[in-house]
Amino acid sequence: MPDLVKLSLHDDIAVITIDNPPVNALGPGVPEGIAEAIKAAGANEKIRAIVMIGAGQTFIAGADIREFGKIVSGTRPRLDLSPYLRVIEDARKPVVVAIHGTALGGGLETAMSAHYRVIAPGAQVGQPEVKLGLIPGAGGTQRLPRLAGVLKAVEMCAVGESIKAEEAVSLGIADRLIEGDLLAGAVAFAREFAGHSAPKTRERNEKLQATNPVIFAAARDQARKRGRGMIAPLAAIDAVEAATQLPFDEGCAREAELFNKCLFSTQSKALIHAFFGERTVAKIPGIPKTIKPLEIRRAAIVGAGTMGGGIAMTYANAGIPVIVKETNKEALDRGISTVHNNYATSVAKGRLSQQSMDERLSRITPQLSYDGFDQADIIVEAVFESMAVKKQVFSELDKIARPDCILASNTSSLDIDEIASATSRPDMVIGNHFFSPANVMRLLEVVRGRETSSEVIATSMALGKKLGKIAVLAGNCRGFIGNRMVAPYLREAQFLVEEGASVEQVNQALYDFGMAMGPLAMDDLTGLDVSYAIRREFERLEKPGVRKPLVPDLLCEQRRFGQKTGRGWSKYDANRQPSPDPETAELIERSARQAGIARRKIASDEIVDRCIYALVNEGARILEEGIALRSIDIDITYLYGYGFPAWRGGPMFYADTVGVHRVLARIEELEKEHGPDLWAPAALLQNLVARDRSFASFDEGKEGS
Ligand code: T1G
Repeated sequence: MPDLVKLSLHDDIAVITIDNPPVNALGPGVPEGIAEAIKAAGANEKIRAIVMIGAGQTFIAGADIREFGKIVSGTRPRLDLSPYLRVIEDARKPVVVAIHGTALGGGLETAMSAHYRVIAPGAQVGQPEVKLGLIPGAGGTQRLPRLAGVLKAVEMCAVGESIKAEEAVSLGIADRLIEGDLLAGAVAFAREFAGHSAPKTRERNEKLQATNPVIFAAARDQARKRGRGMIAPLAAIDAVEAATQLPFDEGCAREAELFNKCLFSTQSKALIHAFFGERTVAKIPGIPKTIKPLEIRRAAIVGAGTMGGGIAMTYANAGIPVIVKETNKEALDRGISTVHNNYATSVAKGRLSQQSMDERLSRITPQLSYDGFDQADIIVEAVFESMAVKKQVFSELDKIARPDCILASNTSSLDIDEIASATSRPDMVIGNHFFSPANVMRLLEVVRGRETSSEVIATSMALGKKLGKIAVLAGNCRGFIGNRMVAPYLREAQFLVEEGASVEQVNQALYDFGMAMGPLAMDDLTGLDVSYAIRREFERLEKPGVRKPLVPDLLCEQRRFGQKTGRGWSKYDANRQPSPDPETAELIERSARQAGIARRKIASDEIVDRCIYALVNEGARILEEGIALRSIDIDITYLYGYGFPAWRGGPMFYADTVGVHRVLARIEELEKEHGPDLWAPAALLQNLVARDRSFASFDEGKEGS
């Protein structure tokens, strides 16, 4: 067992160093090591005070999240850090914690159990447990309000965002900002307070006095809006409230009760799945670690439309100069003014300084020619979703761009290999599918073609991280991972309104399930004309005689494209607020009648089953074909690109929580009702059920999982 906690002496000051790479998590052996070191320093008469610091990049980034699964499965005893924190708090000599990098979750709780905290500029502290479906479980909801006040403690525990060092000092969480050598500064600080009686955070009750209960009611309202469906934020508020109503130890007991309720919840499993998923998707089996990503210093974009403009902002925001080319001045001006307005809105909302806006705009060069494209390290094509147009553009770029320049297409569905065939360098061609609005949505679907080189794939994945995106690698097929699955999801939603459900009922059912918005509302947002164009591109591949939704094409023929034209499945006012559209309802009813479709009352359960299981079934096929590397890649795609609720873990994780055998049974029922062309179960799903396995166990068999 490596020495996870080291004790060294700096004359009369003991220094305890936590060394558990990569983030000094409080894994097995760390709390025990800290307690032992405190006791050893306490027993050494020469020692007058103690400093605790983290080795490497950060102080303690929390409890070891990998342990939670073992606790829930019963292979590890329940987590109880409070005895170790008591050893720190009750130490006979002052304990000073020195924070650099991060002090998160159990890391901040450890720091707050010490008598003093000093912090380096740029460090961050926080209680992010709610993002894992948990609450602080080691006294954080009891000690934080005693240091930072109740209002701030509620916000930090219920929202989970970290705060910067300067704010931590102004709030009283930290006692001093240490510029320069943190350890030297901490040792000097400890020497200053050596021999003084050390304040115990648990006894500092002054900031709990006269707490206005309205704080908690307001926080609960906000939590219900922001964390719709989540239990942890409400539990965190309950725990902080307990700090204002109960003595410290009883408050900690209440916290532990709420913590364990969250820990053993499916929501926490789902959010921990998502936490590790975000990191797993970056690991691409078969790409040797020796492959170094190419450097991307300059970029260029073809197309200044909604996507082109958003992609330009993404590059500029990441500090990469970018050229944006359009075919005519009117389109270019329209595109750049949208970019300008987006930045101005952020400045107006105080999310961006005017100076940053100016800097970012200065990195964007709008133009009507390919000048400078021969200097770019990557060129992203973001033109109209037509194969002919894209091939034309790629053949032009092939003649202009440097041989080592990556040619990326922002296509959301079209064949990357066919696009690459318009060039002499298919190994340098890749899909970089951004999601609208590209400067906001965090997902980047990286699509490998048959000949895309490992270097180009590695570069795109690394570039995704640099652009602040979650990059997921997908194979080349119609719609890749995300849009291929969304097609049957939308199909079912459109069938359900033909069969009798209202547009509002379908949207509400999936919204209540936790989706950011209903499927038809999403269709109206992305634009019915976009999916119309894609349907036309793939019409030739459609199997004749298979039932197809009747209404979307009719709406398009009446130029009802959704939000962008104020009418689609729903009507939209000037603020894009939806309302039922009686004309659409009438059109649906008439089309169904003409097609002889019986209309009936439909329960919300059926709506959810058909839409979500359509996702799962197609997801299983995508895994069979290797279009997605692991089921976690599908889940992360849906969490960050399609508004699937993180507390349900993603479509494949959700299927595992329901039980793949139950999912298969329901799909077989739907197959009987609607036929195999629409609902034949995926072979992988049948295979997992036959072998009593799950999508999670499917991933375990995969490298990099
Ligand atoms: N436990 C286990 N592994 C962790 C970990 C943790 N707390 N934090 C990070 N890792 C792994 C991560 O999976 C990755 O592994 C590697 O470290 C580098 O992470 C009792 C109940 C600290 C800001 O929620 O937010 O304390 O992929 O890629 O971008 O009340 O990691 O290399 O194999 O993210 O520099 C609360 C979680 C826990 C913080 C660094 N703490 N971590 O970001 O690196 S619950 C958190 C982070 C708790 C107590 C409760 C970030 C980071 P691999 P990385 P990074």
